[in-house]
Amino acid sequence: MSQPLKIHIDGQLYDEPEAKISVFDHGLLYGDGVFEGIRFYNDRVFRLDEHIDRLYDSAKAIHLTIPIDKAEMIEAVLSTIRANDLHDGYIRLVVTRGVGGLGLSPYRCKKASVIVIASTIALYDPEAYEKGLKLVTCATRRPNHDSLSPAVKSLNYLSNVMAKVEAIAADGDEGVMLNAAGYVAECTGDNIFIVKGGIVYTPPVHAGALNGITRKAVIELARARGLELVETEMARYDLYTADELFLTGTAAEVVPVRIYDERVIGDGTPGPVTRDLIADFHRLVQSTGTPIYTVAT
Ligand code: PXG
Repeated sequence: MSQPLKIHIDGQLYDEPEAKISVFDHGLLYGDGVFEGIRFYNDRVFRLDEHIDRLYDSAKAIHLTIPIDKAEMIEAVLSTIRANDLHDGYIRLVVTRGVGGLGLSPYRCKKASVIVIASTIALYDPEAYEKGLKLVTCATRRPNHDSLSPAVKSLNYLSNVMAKVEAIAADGDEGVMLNAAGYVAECTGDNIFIVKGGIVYTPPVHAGALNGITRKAVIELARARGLELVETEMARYDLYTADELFLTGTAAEVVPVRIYDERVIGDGTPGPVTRDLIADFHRLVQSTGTPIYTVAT
């Protein structure tokens, strides 16, 4: 019989059935909090420091004080993986505003809660990586910078969820979300890249994308290959007419796209640049990262 998952809540480990938070936590009542999705491969956590930095930046932006420092947060992540004796998997790190009364004010919440779940994740069918995904444009837009900044990885994912519903209804694997001006921002949980004439393009973060950690790794990998990488605003037209189109994200990794709004991308199979970057990405995640069970040398 398999052991129950051990979940970290505020410095203590609980067996999954006992891992519970209050119904008065504002994370539940208002979606008030921030999170990270992190992968670990081959006993190393991929880009852990970058995820922790983004978490604290998201918290700062929503005026949330995380009750532990970054070193303690890193230890909470590593010790939760160790407690579950996992070697490859996925971490969901959640910081909620904490327990408060009914009423929006976060000032009634005395202390934020830190939750670390270490588990496994499989987002797309393995076939998707060989054949490519089907994308559709969603009517639901990314929030504008003057409402909730799209750079904040908050517990408010309802617009992403609504876009995902639209994508599934249209028989798509993923949905493209535009910004208020109608330019391509990103997918519901992934960043977007195209290749055209040997140059790699991705929308800038200010177009409404999350500052993806996989995105940054892929930009570095493309440049290391000597490819020109341009961050520029893109319209749907640019995606329709791309030679190659692929998505990046912690859960999805690097995944090719075969069809977008009924337009076949390239020749309908993953292109050479996409294939190279997938291979580079796999090498990178298998050989770098924060060691979980040994001290870094
Ligand atoms: N855009 C959005 C809106 C995201 O939520 C990304 C881009 C990719 O960023 P990273 O840093 O992961 O390369 C994300 C990340 C899940 C899940 O459970 C979602 C994400 C990451 C991990 C798991 O659906 N989204």
